[in-house]
Amino acid sequence: MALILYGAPLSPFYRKVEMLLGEKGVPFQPEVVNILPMPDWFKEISPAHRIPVLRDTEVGEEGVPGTIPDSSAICAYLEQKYPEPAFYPKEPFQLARALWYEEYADSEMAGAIGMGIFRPIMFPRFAGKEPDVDTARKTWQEKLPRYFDYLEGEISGREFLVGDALSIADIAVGCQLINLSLVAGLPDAARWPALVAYAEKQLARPSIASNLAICRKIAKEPFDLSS
Ligand SMILES: N[C@@H](CCC(=O)N[C@@H](CS)C(=O)NCC(=O)O)C(=O)O
Repeated sequence: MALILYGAPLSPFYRKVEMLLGEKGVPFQPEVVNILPMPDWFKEISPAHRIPVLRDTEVGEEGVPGTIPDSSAICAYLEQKYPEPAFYPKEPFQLARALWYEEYADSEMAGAIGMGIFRPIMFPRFAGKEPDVDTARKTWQEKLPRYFDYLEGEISGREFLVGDALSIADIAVGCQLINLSLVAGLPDAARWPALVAYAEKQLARPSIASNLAICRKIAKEPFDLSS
């Protein structure tokens, strides 16, 4: 197999690459990298000390040659190497909108959900300690509604964030919503109906089924942070 994807299934960035590969029908070999602590061999191919990293063995089989860090760089590479089906709009304005949503997911959503929900709950769990539910609840109740409001407005009356087909925008945003759902469930459907319907459609995509099955086993039951 030409492609090796280093990382861990619970990472929304790893999932983003896995989902794009699944949607494109490109096989890959997953290689789990434990980031707590990160091994030295991996730090060499990941200068930012982050997962995921892709290796294209047609380019290089060992060390840095053949590797690409960062989910956005990896996805852009995959789109060029395997252009059909396409997940980046061709029309310039739509492309820019799709890249904006990808950036919003990877920085804004990942920051709020990752630091405010995932870390306080999952990191202590991994270490066999009590989760910091108070921090996660505060994030859920005070910080996340602004994100939910924005996305509700963007997706209302639409099936996809950009144009009329799944794009990198939906893959990136969807993968963050999936992490949220795994740890804390989805937002209140009465308040954010379009967003929840959209998230549920992402969760049902076959391209994410095997990732979800693994992640649900690791994450166990989501916490109710709403009250
Ligand atoms: N911009 C990067 C972000 C990747 C990222 O933040 N990955 C997290 C896991 S979800 C990580 O490796 N964190 C390592 C650490 O915090 O030590 C990408 O898109 O790949």
